[in-house]
Amino acid sequence: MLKNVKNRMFTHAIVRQPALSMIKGITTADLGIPDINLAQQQYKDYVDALRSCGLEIIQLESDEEYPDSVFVEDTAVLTADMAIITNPKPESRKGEIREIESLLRDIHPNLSKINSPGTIEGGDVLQVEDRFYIGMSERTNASGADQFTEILEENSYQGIKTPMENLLHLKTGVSYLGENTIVLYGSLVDEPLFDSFNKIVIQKDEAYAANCIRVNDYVLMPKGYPKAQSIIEKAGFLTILLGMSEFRKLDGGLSCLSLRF
Ligand code: CIR
Repeated sequence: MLKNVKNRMFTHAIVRQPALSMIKGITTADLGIPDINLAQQQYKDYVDALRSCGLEIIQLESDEEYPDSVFVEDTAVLTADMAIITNPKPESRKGEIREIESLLRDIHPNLSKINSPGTIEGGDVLQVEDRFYIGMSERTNASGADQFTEILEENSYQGIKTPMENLLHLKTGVSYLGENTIVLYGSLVDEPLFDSFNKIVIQKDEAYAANCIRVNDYVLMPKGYPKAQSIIEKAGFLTILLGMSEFRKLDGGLSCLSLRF
């Protein structure tokens, strides 16, 4: 039997301070080098927003060895009763899991790991109640998705491999807001797996806004995407807008900056 995890409330978030080395992070965006002072301010505003949604923050120190380590979401998938340590694909990111694992071993007795040759990143995992959509991106391979699904099933959850194209991660183009409402962009708009949801469709000129997060009573979304904001608010959600320009320069979306549980 699958679990009943409707109306999930979050109580905690894990975040990691941006490293000064983030100027050397992986990117395909042609938006320039992040301004570290502005990135630190945007990170602080993000953490304050999570606090204002009622979350207790667990903050890891920055790690200069890992330029992309601020994108903590990619290193694990968490629920109230399960933690799965991922295996990021880029060599420069693999070591990020070390500190997350030792933190989670302290707070989560039920911990599993994805092993090579399997790779999977948290940005490719979208939880909708008791189901987990797994984006088959360039970062997540079949072995990673299969191992992940096996662990989910042992914990009475379901894994669903989800085809996708032209996006870094699944959640670059889809976000679940609760109340059966889903935000979609690009090829995911017509993906039959999402046909039973109420769809909020994001236009190409505001594609970055497809990555947003529902945190308790609010939807946190990037600042500067007025059409997306208006449609999400018209659907009945309260929004908090956050400057994300410096993380966007590294292909990072709003969800990537925290692990909520
Ligand atoms: C990377 O390419 O791995 C980082 N520069 C960005 C990761 C963004 N993470 C995410 O969307 N979950």
